[in-house]
Amino acid sequence: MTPDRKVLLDLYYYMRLTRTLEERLVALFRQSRVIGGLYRSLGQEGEAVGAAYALDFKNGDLVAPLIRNLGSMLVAGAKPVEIIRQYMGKGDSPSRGRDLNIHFADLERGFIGPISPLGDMIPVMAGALLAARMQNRPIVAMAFIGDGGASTGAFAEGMNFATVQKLPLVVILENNGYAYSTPTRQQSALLRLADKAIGFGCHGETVDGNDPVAVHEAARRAVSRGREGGGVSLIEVVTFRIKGHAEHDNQSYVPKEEISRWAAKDPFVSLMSHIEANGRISLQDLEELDQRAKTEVDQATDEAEASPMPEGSEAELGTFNDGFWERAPVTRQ
Ligand SMILES: Cc1ncc(C[n+]2csc(CCOP(=O)(O)OP(=O)(O)O)c2C)c(N)n1
Repeated sequence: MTPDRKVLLDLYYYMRLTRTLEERLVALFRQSRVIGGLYRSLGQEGEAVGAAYALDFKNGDLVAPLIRNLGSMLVAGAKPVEIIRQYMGKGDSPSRGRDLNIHFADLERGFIGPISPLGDMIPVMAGALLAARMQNRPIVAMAFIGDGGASTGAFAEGMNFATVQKLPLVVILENNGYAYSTPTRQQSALLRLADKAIGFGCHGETVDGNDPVAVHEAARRAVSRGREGGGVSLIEVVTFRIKGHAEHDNQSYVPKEEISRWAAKDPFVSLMSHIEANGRISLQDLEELDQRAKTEVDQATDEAEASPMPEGSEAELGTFNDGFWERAPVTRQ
């Protein structure tokens, strides 16, 4: 089934915005204006955008992105200027220069910032859903996990707990070929990582991660399943990390031929075939979206460059819960 015009245009726009924004960040990184590492989603923009687009952020749904899921945060409403300020460590960035890249959260808009320990966002999202259930808030949550992250104990504990509790959790398992430099065959004995779902007793399926429409439709079904009481869904998206783990990783462990084979399967190629099948979108419509994304990223870059660096005197603000030190400590007698 071909999705309707608005869905296709939105998927195209958010994928273009992700790619344009990350290309700009690469330019800033090469000029040493990005602080710390730069983590790209080249080739994976379609799965992050397609999956997150299935959530209803206006009604409180939540997403827990990983470092490679900038697209899901843009769908949730994060602004390019926030992302650039954050990557540049500016004083008015969302974390006010205390953390970098996309490590920030906004519960109002529906994203919970990624943290470095792999796998931990699965129990965190299970906890968020349990809390929502206890507060009678009928929301669905989505968490992204890599093939490497899915080998951790935290992943297994979180999946088991969420499944037993029948929590409406959608897990997008990105099988992108490598966990840093470890190939998937050394990461798991399973041919299909979706088969991990059998061990937990939840729904599992595998989709082409470079087809944004296929990912969106699988995610939409999983979101409905969760809302209707069907519990956890594990969706394996088969894709590829076209770039290294981060900009400083030259990917010497990946055969060149493997990269070019996957580069030809770019998610825009697949999206264009759906757009052509729909027949109600012109090249001019797409060019307007390209231009809109470029203008937004240009303006965001100017604003972020004009932003101040953090003041040293503010380094400790917001580090501890306000008032923490005012209460007398409880000590043993
Ligand atoms: C618990 C834990 N172990 C190890 C690391 C170090 N580490 C950071 S990223 C990474 C590889 C992640 O692989 P994957 O989840 O497949 O994501 P990819 O970068 O391939 O997209 C590792 C081992 C970590 N952050 N947390």
